[in-house]
Amino acid sequence: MRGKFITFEGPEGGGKSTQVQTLAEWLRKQGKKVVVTREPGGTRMSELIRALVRDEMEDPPVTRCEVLLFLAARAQVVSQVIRPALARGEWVVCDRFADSTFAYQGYGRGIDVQLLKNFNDFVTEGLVPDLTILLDVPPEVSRTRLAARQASTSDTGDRIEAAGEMFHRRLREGFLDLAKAEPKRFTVIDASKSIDKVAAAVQKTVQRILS
Ligand code: T5A
Repeated sequence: MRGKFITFEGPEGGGKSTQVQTLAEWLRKQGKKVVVTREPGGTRMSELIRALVRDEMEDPPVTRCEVLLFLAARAQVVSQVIRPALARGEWVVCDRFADSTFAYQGYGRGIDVQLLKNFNDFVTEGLVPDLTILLDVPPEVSRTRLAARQASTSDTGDRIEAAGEMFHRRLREGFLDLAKAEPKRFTVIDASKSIDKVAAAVQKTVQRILS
């Protein structure tokens, strides 16, 4: 039987990476085999692309180039990691997926969202998550969390995080619009609550597709 595919989405600092790990541990305790991956990333080539798109280089990629880089990274991870794991009956928990392209490059950068959906269908060959958890946080909360992390670690942020206030507002609205358009696939969780409260809400949601 095919495994289930769960994606986490939302603005930066919403707690996706934290919740991906917590959910994977919880699913393993329920007896599931779980593969954790992320986007961009998850394969050698996709991790190289991740480094490229996040780099604060002097001549950053133009938007069309940025779109194609994210899509190229996705083509690799879908065919080398996600589809094979699902075919083995394992669960896949992915930190960001196609909705990030629609929100960041569509709502954020202004590329036509339908065009992005068509490109995305090409690279994923129609793969759609069984469940998408949108960790929704206002930009002020994201900013505070990322600033705290930067102050306490060697993390210095990245090129996309550094985009302006309006970009981040459009992005959040974009994610909420996407969720509204597909209420069966998406669950929106208020991620400004504590890590434990968010984890409990995530588990409650995932319980629905546990079998
Ligand atoms: N991108 C990606 C595109 O533009 N298009 C695409 O198609 C794709 C796939 C990827 C970048 O690429 C862009 C989006 C991104 O800009 P990334 O590092 O994968 O970059 O993504 P980020 O969202 O930037 O990752 P972050 O690590 O910044 O955010 P997370 O994963 O949402 O948050 P997390 O778990 O790392 O937590 C951040 C901090 O907050 C704390 C954590 O301890 C940590 O310090 N925290 C909380 N604090 C209080 N309460 C809570 N509930 C907390 N949850 C976490």
